[in-house]
Amino acid sequence: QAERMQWWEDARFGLFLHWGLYSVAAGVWKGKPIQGAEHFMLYERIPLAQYAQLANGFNPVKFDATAWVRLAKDAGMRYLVITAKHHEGFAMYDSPSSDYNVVKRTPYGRDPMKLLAAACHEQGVKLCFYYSLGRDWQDPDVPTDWPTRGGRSNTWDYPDEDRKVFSRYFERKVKPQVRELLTQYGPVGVLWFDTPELISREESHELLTMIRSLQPACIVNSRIGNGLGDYETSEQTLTPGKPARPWEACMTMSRHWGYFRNEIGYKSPEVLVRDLVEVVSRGGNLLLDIGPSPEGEFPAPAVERLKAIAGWMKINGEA
Ligand code: FUL
Repeated sequence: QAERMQWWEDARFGLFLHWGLYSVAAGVWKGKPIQGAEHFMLYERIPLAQYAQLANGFNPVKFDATAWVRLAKDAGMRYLVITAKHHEGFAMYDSPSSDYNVVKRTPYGRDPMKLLAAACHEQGVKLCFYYSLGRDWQDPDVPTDWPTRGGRSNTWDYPDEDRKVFSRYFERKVKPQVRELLTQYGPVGVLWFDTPELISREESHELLTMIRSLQPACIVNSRIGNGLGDYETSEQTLTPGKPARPWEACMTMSRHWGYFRNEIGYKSPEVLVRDLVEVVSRGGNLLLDIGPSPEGEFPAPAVERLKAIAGWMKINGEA
């Protein structure tokens, strides 16, 4: 067992945050309810030029990184994983390699990850980044995963799947951005990759080697692809996929990963605590998700639940 896994094994509980342009839409597009939440660009086939306009509505003036981290920490969470780039392809941080990013495109004009990194380091909560690897609806060189061609990639802006070359996207966007995430924010606890899809064995290896050389202590989840990574990711289930490895269950607190204006399906604090205990009793970590609003706040029901969990932790958690 690698030494870098020690803090993660001890941590048991982390906060997942989905924050992006889809948070601005929050389930509604042009006044109509949309399908797919953070996947709606794909579900509704929204042209990139139109989708990109959502950036004009991203202005998290109420964002208080210290308060976010405090809420997580009080609930017993020892790490925080936030979407640096989801499938939409928009960088939620200052990305010199792609101007499709929060600093360049939004009225906010600042790098929220800088503030979050400072708050995390200050309060001793590990800062971790989610990065969508094999899905990116902004880049023209991401073909869909075979054999469901046309299923998951951007075929409305870029219809010619045969001309898409994954390695071009990998060189142009993935490698520079992962390097940025590992050099701009101090120590990163986990690089949490999603949807490896078409990444080749060589590319997964290359990426891992790069990560190890930049930050040897950084942990990587299994979605870097091709059987690599330090631990297994289970999604929306309380059981491990492959019990032999360290594992983490990621789960939503409501019915969506990202902010959803008309959310109705929050789990009760009792269910959330039971989920945590169940996962931990099976040797796993729980990564519990919240979708902050485009104004920069956790939804009130999420705050309520974090506080209820904090209350439980006070009585039952270890000091
Ligand atoms: C999935 C994604 O497609 C969801 O949007 C979410 O990010 C979840 C954690 O992983 O694969």
